[in-house]
Amino acid sequence: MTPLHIQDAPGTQGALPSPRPNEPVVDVVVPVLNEVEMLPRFLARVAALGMDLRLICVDNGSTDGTLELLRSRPEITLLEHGRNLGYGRSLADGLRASRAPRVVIIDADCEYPPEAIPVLLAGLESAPVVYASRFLGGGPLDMSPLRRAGNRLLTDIFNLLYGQRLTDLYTGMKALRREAFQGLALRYNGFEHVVELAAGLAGRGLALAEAPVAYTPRQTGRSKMRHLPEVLKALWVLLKLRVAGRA
Ligand SMILES: Nc1nc2c(ncn2[C@@H]2O[C@H](COP(=O)(O)OP(=O)(O)OP(=O)(O)O)[C@@H](O)[C@H]2O)c(=O)[nH]1
Ligand SMILES: [Mg+2]
Repeated sequence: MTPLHIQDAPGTQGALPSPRPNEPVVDVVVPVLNEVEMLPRFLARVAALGMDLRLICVDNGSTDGTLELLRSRPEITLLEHGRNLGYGRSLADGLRASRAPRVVIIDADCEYPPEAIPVLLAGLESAPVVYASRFLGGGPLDMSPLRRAGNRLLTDIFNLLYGQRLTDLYTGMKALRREAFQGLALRYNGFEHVVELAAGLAGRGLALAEAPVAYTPRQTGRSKMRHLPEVLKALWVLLKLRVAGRA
């Protein structure tokens, strides 16, 4: 499949294409930045599901061989940013390229198990949106106190502002019915995208459901996220969106 190069397309969900006959009913959107170590395992685990799905990988300017690996896999729908346009922009572009009635978002680093894809899809039978929560499993969770506290703070404030009952706003895995997100304006290119998407969905009156997911912190490769500044930025965006009534 010829990769789609994206440089300056707006990160919104305006006119979304309709599904075509005989296409998979599930699209899996994967943001990817320098994941050459984990990506082969991730792809193998997705393939082992044996599901009829379309994998949409958005390469966000990888320089470690990830892009070459993705290009060598013709079964993957590949979007190439060419340079780093942001995590949020990767997801917005991936959602925009999707056509299936059901979409799953999942990271490429195997922190969230691809085996949970069918579980989240089953949840879509009774809810328009299902977030994979790392905190509902019951077992011990290998997560730094700072990361846990930041997520907790944002989740609690989001719940208060939008009348939701999430436990894990900052999960990297979720499933959405197309009609839940179609037409949502997604303008934030960075990690604030997470609150923008959730606020947009909740602002439509949707209840965000959750399903427990096993979480395996990054086994290899380097963490690329700076958590404290991201929490502060997300907090600001969350309050701004609520006050502006945009969502
Ligand atoms: N951090 C980061 N990740 C990106 C970006 N673009 C795409 N990604 C992908 O987005 C997913 C989530 O990013 P991660 O860096 O794993 O964020 P995280 O899971 O919160 O943190 P760690 O796994 O501990 O690094 C991964 O699949 C990345 O490859 C980007 O600009 N920054
Ligand atoms: Mg990760």
